[in-house]
Amino acid sequence: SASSESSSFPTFPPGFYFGAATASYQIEGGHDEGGRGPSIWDTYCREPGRVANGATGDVACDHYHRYREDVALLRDLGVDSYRFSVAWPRIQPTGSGKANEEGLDFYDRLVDELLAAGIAPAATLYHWDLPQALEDLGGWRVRGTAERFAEYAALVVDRLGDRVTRWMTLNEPFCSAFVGYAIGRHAPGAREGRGALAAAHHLLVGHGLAVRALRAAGADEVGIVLNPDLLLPASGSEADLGAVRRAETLHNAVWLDPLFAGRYPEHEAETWGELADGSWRLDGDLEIIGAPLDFLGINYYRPITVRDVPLRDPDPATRTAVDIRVEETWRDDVRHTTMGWPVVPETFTRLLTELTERYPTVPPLVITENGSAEADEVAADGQVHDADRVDYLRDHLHALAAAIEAGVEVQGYYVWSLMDNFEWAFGYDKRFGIVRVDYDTLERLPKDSYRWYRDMIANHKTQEIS
Ligand code: GBH
Repeated sequence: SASSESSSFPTFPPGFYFGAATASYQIEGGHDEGGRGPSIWDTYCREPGRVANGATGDVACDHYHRYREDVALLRDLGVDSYRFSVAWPRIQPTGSGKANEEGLDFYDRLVDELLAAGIAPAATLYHWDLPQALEDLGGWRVRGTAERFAEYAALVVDRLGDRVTRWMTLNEPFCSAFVGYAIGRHAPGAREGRGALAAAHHLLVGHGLAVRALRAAGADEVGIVLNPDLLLPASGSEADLGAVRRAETLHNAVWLDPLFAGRYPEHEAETWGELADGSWRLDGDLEIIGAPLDFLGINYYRPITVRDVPLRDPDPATRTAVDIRVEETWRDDVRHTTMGWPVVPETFTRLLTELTERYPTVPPLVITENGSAEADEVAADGQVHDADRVDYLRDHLHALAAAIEAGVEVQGYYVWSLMDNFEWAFGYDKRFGIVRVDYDTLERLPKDSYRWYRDMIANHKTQEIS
């Protein structure tokens, strides 16, 4: 019945907002239209063996042409806000110089369409699609990219700043630095030590310089999106607790310490040894990086289990920055999504409470991504009955409500993702959407989870006014 259904909905404080999130390369397509230049993902996807089934984002969900239909889906969902990302190579095809007006025009139209539907646009400036021309000059390994990023931010806020009220500089710099330059599972596919550590630093400097540019243009709310990880020791042994400390440095402290504690990561010598000589740092960088923020975006999906292992590569000349005597595994005593990720909602509560305890100066949080990849077959009745995703979302929203109850300040929640899309190295094999995309016809089909989320939002709005 309706009442037993609504009693299963978590409750949130008045003013709490709900949204859905996407990213440019994962949904837009139109890769050679509107003057767009190539990004590192266009290059990476074309290298054999990098992406499952040789998939690319050339067409993706064709959102570049279908954005009106997608905004209508958001409107019917009843969300307060939509988080999208701006593709840097649409704005600056070679990563520097004056703006490509056609590129800005696309986001201009999208923003107007959102506002007409009563939805607040929330723009991420960098969700991993670096102009290839900048990678050719060294990418995030070099400081010049951080400076170019701030110039690009200024161009975007100049055009959209009168209508976009919420800005995010970087999405998950962990992935840009360590998955891109050390693990090699994301573009540009490098496997380095110092290069990856320098990239981490230059991403932070780029963030800080972009914050300055956004503030100078009068941007309302400015933040960054991190994916802090909840790290569980495989055992209570001293060795495994040491592994947790090193993984904590790699995943979390490398970002959170300079952003919110005015220092470089505490345990970097233990974690990286001689790789961590900090030669890429300049005086004054910590002030740039530590510019005050209005919110911290958090992407949360699952906890990681870590255990102590020997170094894979004893030679510091070739060792990568993720070779820190840690093996990462998944808990196996719970359900796993099709990503193989364990479903553990209570660690979401723990992550948020521990984070705000450890960093008392952290600004209010916004959950900028949370969701699950499921099998999502179309049933005989033509619908997608994604009960596992509904369970995932309900349980994680309850875990979020529990964190708020415990005193953590959280302003909003965006589900990942509005629709199935290009899941990076996994191509189109993994479906995270609350709307199904048929990749032959590009038709959109709302799943059961879309209707559940819509009803949950509607329930929240009724509570707010009663
Ligand atoms: C987010 O990353 C992204 O922001 C979003 O674009 C993505 O679609 C979504 O999650 C779902 O994955 O293969 O060992 O190198 C989530 C966290 C951490 C997931 C790094 C991919 C790669 C590990 N990401 N991980 S590895």
